Amino acid sequence: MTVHNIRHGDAFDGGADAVGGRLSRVDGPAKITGAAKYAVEQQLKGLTYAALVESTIASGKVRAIDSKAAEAAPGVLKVLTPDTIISLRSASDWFGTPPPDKPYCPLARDITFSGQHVAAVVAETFEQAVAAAALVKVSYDETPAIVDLSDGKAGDGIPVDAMTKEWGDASAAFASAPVRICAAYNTPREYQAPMEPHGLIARWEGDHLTVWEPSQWLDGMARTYAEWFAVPFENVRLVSPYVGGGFGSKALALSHGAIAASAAKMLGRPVRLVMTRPQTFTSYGGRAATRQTVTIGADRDGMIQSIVHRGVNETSIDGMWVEPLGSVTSIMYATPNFSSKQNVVRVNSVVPGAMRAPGENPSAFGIESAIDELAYEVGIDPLEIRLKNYAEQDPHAKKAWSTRQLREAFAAGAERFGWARRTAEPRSMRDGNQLIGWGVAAGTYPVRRAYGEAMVRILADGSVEVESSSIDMGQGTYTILAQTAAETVGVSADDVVVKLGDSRFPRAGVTGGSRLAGVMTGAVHKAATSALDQLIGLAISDPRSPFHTLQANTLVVANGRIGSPRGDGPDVSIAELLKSIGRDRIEATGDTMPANSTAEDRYKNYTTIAMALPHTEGDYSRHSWCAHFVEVRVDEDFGTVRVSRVVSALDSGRLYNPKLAESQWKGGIIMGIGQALLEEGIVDRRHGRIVNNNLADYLVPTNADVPEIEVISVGIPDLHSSVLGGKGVGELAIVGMAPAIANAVFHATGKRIRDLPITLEKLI
Ligand code: MCN
Ligand code: MOS
Repeated sequence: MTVHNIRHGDAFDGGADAVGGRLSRVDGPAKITGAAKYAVEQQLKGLTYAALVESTIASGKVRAIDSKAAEAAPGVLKVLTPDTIISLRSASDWFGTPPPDKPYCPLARDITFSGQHVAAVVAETFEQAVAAAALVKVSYDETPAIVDLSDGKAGDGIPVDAMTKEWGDASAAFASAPVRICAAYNTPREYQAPMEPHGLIARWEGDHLTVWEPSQWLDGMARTYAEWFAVPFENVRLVSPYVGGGFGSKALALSHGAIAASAAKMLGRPVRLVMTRPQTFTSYGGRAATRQTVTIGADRDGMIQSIVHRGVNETSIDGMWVEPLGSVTSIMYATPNFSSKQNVVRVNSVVPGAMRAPGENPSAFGIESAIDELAYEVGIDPLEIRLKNYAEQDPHAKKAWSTRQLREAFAAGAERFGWARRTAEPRSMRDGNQLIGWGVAAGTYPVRRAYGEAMVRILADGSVEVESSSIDMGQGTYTILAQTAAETVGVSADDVVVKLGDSRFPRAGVTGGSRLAGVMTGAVHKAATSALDQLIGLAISDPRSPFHTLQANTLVVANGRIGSPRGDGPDVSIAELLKSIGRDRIEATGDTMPANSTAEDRYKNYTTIAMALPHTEGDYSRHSWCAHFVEVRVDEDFGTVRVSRVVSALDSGRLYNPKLAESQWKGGIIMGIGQALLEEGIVDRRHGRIVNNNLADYLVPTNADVPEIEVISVGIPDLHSSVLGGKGVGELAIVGMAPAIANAVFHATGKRIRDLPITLEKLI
C-alpha cells in the first residue's frame, strides 16, 4: 500500500471534540430525558417476575421450606427451593481458576449469613411474586454466628502470606528509633449504594441465553453464566447499555443472576428479578471492615526509620476477600525498614467485595493518619513531614516511578488552599464556637493495564461508529471514546456514535481498577487509525477516487473532509469520497494484544483478570497520585463536623477529558466525605443482620454535606502507563480523603479519631 504518514491529531484541532477537550457527556441528553433504557427496563413479551426469600438467621441450616401457601397464591408460576431448582455447574473465579467439579446451587441449605437467598417465587406480576414470597415458610436449625470482627469467636484469622511485604529489619529499627508512633485504625463495613439496584432479565431461546443486567464486565459475566449452564460462551449474550452506578459491585455474575436464569429456563419464559434496596446490602458484599495497626519509628527530625504494619479484614465463612491493606503503606514514604502483614477473619457475612479503591482506600486511612500523628509528635508541619519522607522511587518494587507529580500536587494544593496561613497548634483556629481544622493527606492508586479491542466503522454518510462490549456506569466511556475516534479519524464528535454494553460487540475486560479509559482509548485509537489508513489508502489508490491522479502519498482528514496536507487539490467530504469509490463503509477491528496472541489468550484476556499487566512490570512503577487539603468546622458544643472546604491536586497523567475527570475526582472526594463522617453498616449482634440496610439509615452525603470542591490537575502525559498518556482517574480521589478529614478534625479539636466514621459522640 502507498505510504502515508500522518501524525494523527496534528492536522486537526478538534477543541472540545478532541482527546483532552472538555466535551460534555454525550449520553447526557438521553439520561436526562429518560430516553436511556437501562438493562431491566426492557419490555419483553411474556415477562414474569421473581422475588427472593432470604434467610432470617446468620448461621445454621434450613430444616424445611413450606411453599404450599405460596404455590397456591394468585399468579404464582413456580417456587424455587434448593430441592426444586435445576442443577448448575460451578464456575471458575475471575482469575479463570478451574472450578471444583461439583454442582452449584444458588439457593442455600447451609446458612452462612443473614439475608442469604433460600428460595424464590416467580409470578405473573411483581406484586404477586412479592406477596407469595412472604408466604414461604422456612424453618431453621440455628447455630451461633460470628457477627463481626470484634466478636469473641472471631479469633486472629488466617494469615494471607501473599500480602507480606518486608525489607530491612523493621522491628529492630522500630525498637531503636527515638520517636515511636503506634496506633490502631479501624474502618467499618461500607456499601457501594449505587442508585440503580442490581437485577436482571434472563431469557432463554433454546440453549441461547440473553441477560439484560447492569454490568461492569459483560464478557466476564457471560463466561460465568455459560459455565453455570454448561453452554458455549458464544451462546450467552449480556446487554447493559447504561449502568446506574456500580462502584465495584457490578463486575461479577452473582447468585441472584443464577436464580433468575434458572427460573427462566425452568419456565420457558423470561424472568425479571430486581433487588429491593435492603437486598442490595446482602446480595453482594460492600467494603470489608478493616483493622490496622501502624507503627512508625522515626528520628527527632521526623525522618522515618521503620514502618511496621499489621492488617486484618473480614471475609465470609465460605468465600475469600482480601482487602490489600499494605498497598499504600508500602509505597507512600521512603523507609529503610518495612514490614507489612495481613490476616483475614471469617465472619457470618456475605463475602465482601470491591468498592471504589479496594485496599488503597483503607490502607491510606492507616498510614496517612499515622504520619499525621508523627508530625505532631515531632512538631513538624504535616505537609513538611510528607515532603521530608518523599519516596523518590518505589520503595517496595525498588523501581523508578513512571511519573509521580505528588510534590507538584502538594505545592499546587497548598498554594490554592492557603496552607501557609495555618497555625500549628490543635484548637488554635476558630470562628465563634466553631473550631476550625486544616488537614492534609495524600492518596494513590496503581495504574492497572490490560489489552483492549474495539471496532471502528466509517459509514457512507461520513459518520463514524465505535463498538465495544465495555460499559459506561457514569464515568464517561461513551464520551471519551467518541473524542478518541473523532480526533483519530478527523471528524467532529457529533458525527461519532459509540455503542457499548452488548457482549456481541468486540470484547472488553473488566471495568475495574480504573483501567477502562486507558485500555479503551488505546484500542479505539488503534482501530480508528486502521480505519483511517484504509480510507486514505483507498483515496490514493482507487482509480475512481478524485485523488487518484494526484499521485499523492499523503492525505489528511479534518472536520470530516479529506484533502492534501498543503491544502491544494481536491477537498471532498468523507461521504463524497466513499460514494465515488463505491464503498458504503470502512471497518476496522483493532486490539492492543501482543501480535502473537492466540484465540485462547484473547478469551482469557477478556473473560478473566489473569492477563492484566502488573503496575510494576518492566522498569517502572506506575501510579496516580493526589494530595487533599481539607477544612472542617467542628461545633464546640455539639461535636458536629462539617467539611467546609476541599482543595485537591491530582496526578492522573494526561486527561482524556478534564471536565469528566474533574467530575470523577469530585465524586471520589464526596464519597470520601461520606466514608469519613457518615457511612457504617451496623450489625444487630443478636441476629448478625445489617440493621441500616436502606438509604434512610445508611447515610451517604447529600448536597448539604458537600462544600465547594476545587480540583487541580498536575499530571503530565505518562506513556509508560497507557497508549495516550493517561493514568487512572475513577478511584484515585477517594483515597486519602477520610484521613485528610480525620487529620483536620484533630487539628480542630485535638482529638484523634481512629475509628471511622467520625460521628459526634466520638468528639464530645
Ligand atoms: N478519565 C480522563 N483521563 C484519564 C483517565 C480517565 O479524563 N487519564 C476520565 C474519563 O471520563 C473516564 C473516567 O475518567 O471515563 C474514568 O476512567 P478510569 O479511571 O479509567 O476508570 P474506569 O473507566 O475503569 O471506571 C471505573 C472506575 C471504578 S473502578 C469505580 S469503582 C468507579 C469509577 O470508575 N465507579 C463509578 N467511577 C465511577 N463513576 C460513576 N459515575 N459511577 C461509578 O459506579
Ligand atoms: Mo472499581 S472498585 O475497581 O470497580
